[in-house]
This record gives sequence, structure tokens and C-alpha cells, in this order.
Amino acid sequence: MAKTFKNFIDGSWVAPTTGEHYENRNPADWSDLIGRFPKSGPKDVDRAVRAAARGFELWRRVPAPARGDVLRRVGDLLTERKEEIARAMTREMGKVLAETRGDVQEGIDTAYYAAGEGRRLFGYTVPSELRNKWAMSYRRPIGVAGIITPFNFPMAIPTWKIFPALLCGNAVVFKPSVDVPHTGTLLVETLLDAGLPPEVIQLVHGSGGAVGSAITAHPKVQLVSFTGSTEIGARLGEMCGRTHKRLSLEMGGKNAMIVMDDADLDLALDGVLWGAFGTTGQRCTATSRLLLHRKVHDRFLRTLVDRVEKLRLGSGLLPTTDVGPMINEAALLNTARYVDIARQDGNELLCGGRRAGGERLRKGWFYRPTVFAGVKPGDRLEQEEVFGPVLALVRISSLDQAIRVNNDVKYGLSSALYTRDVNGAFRAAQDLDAGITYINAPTIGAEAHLPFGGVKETGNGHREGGWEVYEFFSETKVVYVDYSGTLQRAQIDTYDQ
Ligand code: UN1
Repeated sequence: MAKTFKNFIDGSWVAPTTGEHYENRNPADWSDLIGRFPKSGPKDVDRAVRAAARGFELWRRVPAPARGDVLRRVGDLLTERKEEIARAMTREMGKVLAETRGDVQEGIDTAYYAAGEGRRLFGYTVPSELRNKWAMSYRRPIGVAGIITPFNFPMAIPTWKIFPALLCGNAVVFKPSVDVPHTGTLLVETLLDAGLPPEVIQLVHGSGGAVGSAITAHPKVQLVSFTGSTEIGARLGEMCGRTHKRLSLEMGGKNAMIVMDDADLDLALDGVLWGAFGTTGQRCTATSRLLLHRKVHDRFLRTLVDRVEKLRLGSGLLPTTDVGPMINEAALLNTARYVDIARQDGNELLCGGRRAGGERLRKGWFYRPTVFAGVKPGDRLEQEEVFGPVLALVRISSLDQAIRVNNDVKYGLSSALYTRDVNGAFRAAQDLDAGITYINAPTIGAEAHLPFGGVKETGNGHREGGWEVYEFFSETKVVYVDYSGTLQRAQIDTYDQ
């Protein structure tokens, strides 16, 4: 019998008040049942938020360096548990072990960065315009943070949000994706084992509609951080707008890799395979458009198709696997739908375009890595995020044209240019409308200590990672100390003393 997992609310592991559970199965093999997880409801969220509000009163007073020490221990424990968590993650999410190890590593890096930040969390001290007066700012915790995360980085993305939130002194209510509740549970267990006061973290499993909305709507939740689709992000934006909650959104992408005629084509080939089909294309940073210079177009395309056809599908736990399954049936059907749309639009299917068959793959959500050529700017496959293993090839004639095509989508997360022309490279870094530009590297693989996020409908102006996320999870307070013993009037008594 598979285990029945629980929520973590108010310091203990508890069953959901709804009494309902759902099954979580291995996407590479549905006969493998990972466990039954709570289908929680608004009552569970309400209990969790109230407990977190109590936790906040306690945690906010713990000195930031001491909060950082807890996160350092979290980093140590994640390091010890890396292999175990990576295996559990591959089993529940599907991507290959090398990638799930990388996913845990990103969590470890984020933990150690947060630990160090406990001794920084800088404010400013600036001169006052008056004599015998100091002016300074410092960063204060905000309150209860609702953290709503997707399936594709089951460890890394929650850590990007939860660790800075905690370091800044907030309490957290965490809702992992329904597809990866086990990894979410392992993360919370690690936080508790590291000595985080239990009131400070709450874990509520369940759907976005039931649990995510209840967290976002709850009056005692002051800030929400969400990674997921642009459509859901817009809904959360409306909800937070009504109550003036602080909201950080990280959403869709339609990232392009530009390959110029002077590029190192072997390097670009390795790059596009990794960028387009790593994580089975299920990244918001995935390379989903390849803008190929016409002079290298046909040659590049032939080798590309040859290499894509050689990619081996299978369980991510096997060392022979290059590409794992998709996360679930809905994701696979959505990919198949986009393949139909592309065909109807007259795009030319070069390889893939169907579910993977065969005895070995029959019981998983496997879809063949797919490449379409002859995609024109404005076609739906060129404009819309698929979130699956589908690459759209667009022929371009110049860097200027490539930049225009790149920019003419509603998203702006990542971008890449392969070239040996240093002037072109800097121009692209300047003119590509995206939060990230890679030169001679694919669109995926952002590092944990730099700000991560996008422009246009990819985000709402906030950044995760690096130093910027600490701004989101804390509020600036300014303190003036006048030790002159007299009434000094700012903007009035300034220079005539
Ligand atoms: C995402 O897909 O939501 O840069 C994040 C990358 C990863 C993060 C992807 N570090 O591809």
C-alpha cells in the first residue's frame, strides 16, 4: 500500500480537513504509485495562515544572521540528501537524474547564498541635509508569504522563494504543484530537521484552484510569489490588486536562440539540443524558437534532425536516457495540440510530432522530440508557449531581422545568440527584449546568484535569485535620528545655519 502523505500545519503533520486525497504517479510508469497526497481546502489554508502569522511574530525577532545559520544547515542537509532527493524527484517529475541533481544543487546554492545574506541584508546610511542628524534605511520583514510553485523545478524554484522569504524574517505557507508534492514534502522535512521553528513553515497540498486561490485571497497573507502560466498569473494579479498585496510573478516564455552564419555550428548544435529538449522542453527558459541564418540554415537543419532523432527516451533514472517523459497527460495533449496547429499553419514537420510507442514507453507520458521548419514570424508555433519538446525553426537573413523577430512576441524571459562577432553580440545584449541574454550558450541554465526574471508578459517587474529577490521579501524602513536637541525643519533650515 502506498503511503498517505499529510500537510504540515501549526507544527504537526495533519490530514486535510476535506478528508480527500489524490494519487501521485511516476510519469514514466503509471503503475508506480508514489503516494496519496492531501486534496486540501480553504479551511486547511486558513489554519495554516493563522499558524504562520503566529510564527511570524516569533521569527521576525530572530536576528538575521541566526536565521541565516538555519539556512546554512538546510544547505548542509540538502548536500547530504542530494542523491536521495534527486532520485525521488526523477521518480515523481520525470527529468533525468543529472538534471534533478542539478535541481537540488540549485537549492543548495540558494541556501548558502541566503545564509551569507543573513550577515548583509544591507540598508543605506546617507548624509542628512541637517546638522547633527542621521538618516538611514534598513530592511524589515513583511509577514506571511504565500509560495505557489510549478512542477518543473520541484526543489530549485521553491527554494528561490522560500529561502529569501525566511532569511528576511517572513513566515511561509507553501503550496507545491500537485504533480510534485513528494519533493515539496522532502524540502519541508529538511527545513524542520535543520531547526527552523515549525510555526514558520506550513505546507498545504492541493490544487491551485482550491489551495492557491485561498492562500492568495487570505487577508493575513501579505505577499505572494508565484511561478506558472501567464493566465493564472493574471488572475492572481487581479486578486492581489484588490487588496494591495505584494506579488511576484514568473511566467511564460517563447525564448529564441539566434544562430548567425559566423557561429561555431557544432557548439550551437549542442546548445540547441540542450536548450530545447532538456527537461523535455518543460522550462519557461526553454529554447522554443531557433532563428537560423539563411546561409547555414539547410546544413544546420540536417545535422540537427539527425541528432534529435538519436535522443533516447526513457525513465530518467536510467543512465541511457537523454529525455524523460512529460509531466502528465494534459501536458502531452497540449503538445500534441500545438503539433496539429503547426501542421495546419503549413509548418514542416521534420521529426517527432507523435507520442513515443513501444512496450517500454507505453505506460508513460512520452512524446518524441519534435522539430518544425518553415515557421514564419507570427505563426502560432512561433508566438505561443508550448511547454513541451517542440522546436520551431525560423529562417532569418540578418541580426537586425533576428532581433525584430525575437522581440515580436508577448514574452521576454531568456534569449541566446551564437556568433563570433563581438559587436553583434553586444548589440544583441542591448536590444533583445528579455530578462536574460546568453552569448554562445543556450537559453537555459541561469545561475542562482544572479537576478532571474523576464520582461513584458513574462513577469511583473520583480526578480528572483541573486540580491534582488531580497528586495521583494522585505520592506524598506527609513529612520531619522536628530540629536541636535533643537527643532530642525527639513527642506527649510537646510543651508542657512
Ligand atoms: C523555469 O523554467 O521556471 O535557467 C526556471 C534555467 C533554470 C530555471 C528555469 N535555472 O533554465
